[in-house]
Amino acid sequence: MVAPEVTDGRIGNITDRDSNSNLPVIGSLIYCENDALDHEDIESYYPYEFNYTSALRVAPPRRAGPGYEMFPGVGYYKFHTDPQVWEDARKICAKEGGHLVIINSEEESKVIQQLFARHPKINNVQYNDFAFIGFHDMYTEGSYLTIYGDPLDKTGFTRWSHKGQPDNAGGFPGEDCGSVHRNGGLNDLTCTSKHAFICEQEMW
Ligand SMILES: [Ca+2]
Ligand SMILES: [Ca+2]
Repeated sequence: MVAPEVTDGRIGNITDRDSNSNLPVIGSLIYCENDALDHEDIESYYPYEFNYTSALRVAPPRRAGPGYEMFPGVGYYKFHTDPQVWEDARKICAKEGGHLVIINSEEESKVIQQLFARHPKINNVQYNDFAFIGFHDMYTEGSYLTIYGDPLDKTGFTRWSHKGQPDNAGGFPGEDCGSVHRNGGLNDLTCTSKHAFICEQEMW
């Protein structure tokens, strides 16, 4: 079987082997954050025979997308000041090969604070002090999930921006989309409000 095309040029490490065939499963393909690739399509390629030794030899060096800045040991980030509703923000990050930020540590929260500090005034937004990031409670009120469906309390970072948050403010439909405050803490906001947003590309 022919190996699938690696559209973003990345070849991952061998992270697992199929339990039946013992063939390698390539991690970066499974987790490829490209909206054009359906997850079922990706999984259907496995297991397959793949000469990973030669693939690793020809893989290009890891690069961040345009406008992404590397914070050593943390990741690549892009702060978007052109306000979007949450869903459009999510799509824009995906098109760039990234995703809305998922904060996993205080260290990563500090990177967010640094990015915010460069933009003291953001135009045409509901709140100048918040940016959309990659979590929500659209499915079940009060049950916060990352954009990958993992519980927020498994991310390693659940510090909320202020006492009383999350508050699902504003009556129906409430606030079901995740954001981060300038102070690096989390908050829930209305999904259809327009805000700055922050994309992340994984570092590995
Ligand atoms: Ca909510
Ligand atoms: Ca809130």
